Amino acid sequence: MAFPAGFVWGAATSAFQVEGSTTADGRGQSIWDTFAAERGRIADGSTGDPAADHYSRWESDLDLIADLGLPAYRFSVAWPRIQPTGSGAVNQRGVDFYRRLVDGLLTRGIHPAITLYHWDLPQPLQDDGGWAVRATADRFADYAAIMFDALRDVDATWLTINEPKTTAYVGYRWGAHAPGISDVDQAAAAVHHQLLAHGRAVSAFRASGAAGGIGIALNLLPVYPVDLEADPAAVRADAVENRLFLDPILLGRYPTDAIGTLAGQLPADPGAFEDLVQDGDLEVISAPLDLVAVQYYGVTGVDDAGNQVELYPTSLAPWQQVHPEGLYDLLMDLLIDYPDAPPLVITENGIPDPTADGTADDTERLEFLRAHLQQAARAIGDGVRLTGYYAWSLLDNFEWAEGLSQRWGLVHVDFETQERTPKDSARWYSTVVAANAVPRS
Ligand code: GBH
Repeated sequence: MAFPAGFVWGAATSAFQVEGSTTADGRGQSIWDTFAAERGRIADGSTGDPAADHYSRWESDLDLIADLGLPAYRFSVAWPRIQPTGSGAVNQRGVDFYRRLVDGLLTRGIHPAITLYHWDLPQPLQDDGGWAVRATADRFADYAAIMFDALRDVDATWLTINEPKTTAYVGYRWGAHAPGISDVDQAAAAVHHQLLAHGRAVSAFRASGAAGGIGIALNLLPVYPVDLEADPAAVRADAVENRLFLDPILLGRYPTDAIGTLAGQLPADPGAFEDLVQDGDLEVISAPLDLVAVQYYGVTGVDDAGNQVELYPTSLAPWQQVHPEGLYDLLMDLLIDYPDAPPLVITENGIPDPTADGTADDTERLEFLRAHLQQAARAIGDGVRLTGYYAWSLLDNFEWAEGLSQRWGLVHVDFETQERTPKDSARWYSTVVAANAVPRS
């Protein structure tokens, strides 16, 4: 199944998950440093240091990407390296690291996709309220402007915020991610303030005149009702999981049914968002984008009481119900519900190794990727404007609350020696990329 000419193929990482060197060159502390240092937060007690030691090994990692023949690489910038306290003066050594990284990519002919925020908020901003307070959106826009200016000559794909849903629900409602808060009102505030931050950063991007394009990375979750009675609950779950983020960005309005209910991610009061939104916010949030980045891992079933139901077998990650056709359904739904949306790029898709130790035989990942790419090709054939795909992840890395106990890499990392070994999936993916086509079977 052939992909269109110019389709962008890559693999992705994020700063906190791979870099390590958390105190090097003036980097400030992030909320994930704080969180990982607390007993019981991370499954195996690991922290963000050394992770995959990418801060030291960036050059050989770029060689690895080139050896695999990947035309694009998605990484994130650690805000605390750029502004150690989250505001004010620039830490030039931090900027220099990403300048070297980007130049290293360009030298190798690799397209950079740069995420500005992949969850590592500077701790001092959290001390002032984090995403629960509006001022953090202003801080983010300032930081974004610094990066646009530093890399203004680079034809990059910029992504403002990675998965605002995960930060709001897992970070502020369930407390399983940093900052470890369980407060339904703060979760709602974190949704709005991240979307506002996104919109402000887009404005800063346009004002900067930087080359390239900009979008946001949303993790979307197709919701299937388990039976007819479950239809209304599934519609509400879709509001909480998907439309709460897509509608303000692409339609300039919040859905009215993304409320409490269900698993209780959000306040039960339908007016919760009205109190947060100020005049002009939705115009800022819905500023035109060059792309929408979709991160797809699987689906969920919902019963009539709004409970999540397992419809498909999960991977080693209990939240991941694997269903490749769900990607097709999702892309087609986006085409129908948001006909004026900009082109889509899949910026994450992947699966952990079935066991924690990790071997070179990752047939399951290879088959996962193949099945999902087949569905992506099918959606393109049916009219979806999908212009790129990034596998998650290039490297085994620090998998948030799971620490080093879930391996998501196409490339194995020995966390004792830091040796990199491409898995079967990496070799297979290289052939797909070279052919610009995925085998039918
Ligand atoms: C992505 O999130 C992240 O962007 C990436 O950094 C990460 O490494 C990758 O996926 C693999 O997980 O603890 O039961 O509340 C994917 C969406 C949302 C999935 C939060 C895990 C936590 C489930 N993630 N969710 S739970």
